[in-house]
Amino acid sequence: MKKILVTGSVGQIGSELTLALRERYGNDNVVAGGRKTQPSEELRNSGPFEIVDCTDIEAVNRVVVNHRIDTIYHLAALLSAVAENNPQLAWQVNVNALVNVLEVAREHNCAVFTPSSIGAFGPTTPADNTPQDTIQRPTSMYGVTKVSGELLCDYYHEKFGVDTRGLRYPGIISYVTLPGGGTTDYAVQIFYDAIKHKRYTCFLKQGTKLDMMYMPDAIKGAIAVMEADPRGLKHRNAFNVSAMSFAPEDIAAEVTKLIPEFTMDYEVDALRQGIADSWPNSMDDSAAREEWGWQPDYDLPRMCRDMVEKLPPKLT
Ligand code: VAH
Repeated sequence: MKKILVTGSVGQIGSELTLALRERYGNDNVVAGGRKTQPSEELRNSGPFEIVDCTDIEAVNRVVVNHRIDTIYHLAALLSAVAENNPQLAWQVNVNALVNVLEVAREHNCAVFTPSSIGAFGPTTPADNTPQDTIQRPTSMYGVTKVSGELLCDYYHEKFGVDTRGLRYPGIISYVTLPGGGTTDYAVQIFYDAIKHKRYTCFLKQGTKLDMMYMPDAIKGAIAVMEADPRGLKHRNAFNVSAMSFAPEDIAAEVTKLIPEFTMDYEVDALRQGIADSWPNSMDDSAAREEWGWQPDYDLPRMCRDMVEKLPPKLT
């Protein structure tokens, strides 16, 4: 049976992925790793939790050895807008910590999942139907750390045989954790404001089309790519995966179908607009579909219905 460590387990993906992995592999086989934010009751009470700062290689090594870890889902990272406001810290957390995880994985023969992002592309990347293999010259520090992470994970696989795999995630929408400083987080905040206030002021301008995905599909993809037969993988770090591509007015229209009195206006945040403008409009994820059977379940209408149904109880 797998013994898994999830770093960044109290973050947007980590908090839901940890619970999904515990359901699939057994609670005691999935160690939740967090740096300082306290885990939810559900996360703390459903299995082992360890304080682990991934910028400290000894801390990573201690948890891997003590729990006999053989698979690491390394999710600890700063998101794009936070990273742009503190680029030096972003390199420390998003790259130096990844090197620590890869070094410990090399020494203890662990497989490693590391998320990349559409942020790994830049303004010179073909913006529509962005290929799996193409130009990657990101202009945000977040993107620089994501491309560096992809290259490091490929290097550790080619040079040392570490089983590294990853996904280039689009914006991810979920209702379990609050938005955490991402450029795509408008697509999460819109639901909180629509339900509480019946209105939302969007920080990206009309027409800003970006790839997006609902959390259940993000989790399905992270588990499926790590369970895939390695003989079928031509790529590893990292697969383009997407479920939908929309602009702010598109999601606002779907929310209005569910909350008729909802209205949205715009107050553009130059920093996040600049980041979003450097990212693709839509990715080609055919490599993931061909090499390990990627197939999302949620489109925009189905995601909106689920968010409007599931979020209100959390807001009371
Ligand atoms: C962010 N949600 O906005 C993250 C993600 C593609 C965007 O990487 O920074």
